Amino acid sequence: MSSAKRKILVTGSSGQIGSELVPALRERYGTQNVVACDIKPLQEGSGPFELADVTDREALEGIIRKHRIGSIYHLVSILSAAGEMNPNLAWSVNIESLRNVLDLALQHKMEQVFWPSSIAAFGPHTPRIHTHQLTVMDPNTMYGITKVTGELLCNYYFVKYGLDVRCLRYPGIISWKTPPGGGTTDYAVAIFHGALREGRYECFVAADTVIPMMYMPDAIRAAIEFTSAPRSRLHTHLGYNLAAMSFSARELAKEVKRHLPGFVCTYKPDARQKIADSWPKSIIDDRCSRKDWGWKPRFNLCRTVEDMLNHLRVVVPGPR
Ligand code: VAH
Repeated sequence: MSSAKRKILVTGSSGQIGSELVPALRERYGTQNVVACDIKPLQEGSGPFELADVTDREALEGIIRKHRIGSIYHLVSILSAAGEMNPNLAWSVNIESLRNVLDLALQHKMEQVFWPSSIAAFGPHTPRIHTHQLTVMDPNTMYGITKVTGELLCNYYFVKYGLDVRCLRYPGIISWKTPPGGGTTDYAVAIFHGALREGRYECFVAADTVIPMMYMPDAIRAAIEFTSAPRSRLHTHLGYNLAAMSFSARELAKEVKRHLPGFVCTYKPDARQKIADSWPKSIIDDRCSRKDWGWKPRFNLCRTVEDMLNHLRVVVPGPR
């Protein structure tokens, strides 16, 4: 992804993916060659950081010039549940910032742009089992609409201008380092904190709700392997389907209980249930990712729960 002389910019660097992608990129390309950027001040870590709102094109261009940026991982996004609380803000943050990145990447002849799409780009009429790469996409959340729109924009900048923009349709991502914010899949992270802190968790989706998921180490490796793949290997610049595992809230709770026998999970669906019910159920068909750039997940539910608890036991206080 990074040419020797120009640097990588990661926007949304303090978010759930960004806070783990920045260290991974710095390990691969060198700390000084990866510039982190977020609207929130940096919590920890060294390396170049810029405090900026990337919906402000001038501010973004100033960072690109100052650091001689040659490629961008654009992670800024308002997620599904938060987006339904403020659809206008979700549109402006998710789409205006992407337009800025694409236009400036073109203007500054950048090597590549990476942008995470999501299974939220699928909607209620999308086949929910083994969802294909090319299929009906009629999301009914503003977040999902920004993801479909974003994919179409990325493909447009490739087809019309030859810009190497690459998108992955991530499932829900589970991680322990940085809490997610405003997502419908946040229960799959919060359940671990509830189990360790209080021995119980009230889940905001029904027990039989099934959503495709991925553990963060797989998500980070996918971004790096995908952006390192030769451009000639890729047959689309719309989003590539990406899969790892798929399980119900009840199955997740049962796996947590295997490690914490006293854990009790209850279920009280809220407005996020409707969003979850509009997304694919089984893992989506990611044959294109496997064929075009060699994708292969490493974490299943059992390994994910074990690793999450091993890490969170150290940081989350509470009865065991
Ligand atoms: C959300 N975590 O819940 C995100 C994700 C598939 C869902 O894109 O909005």
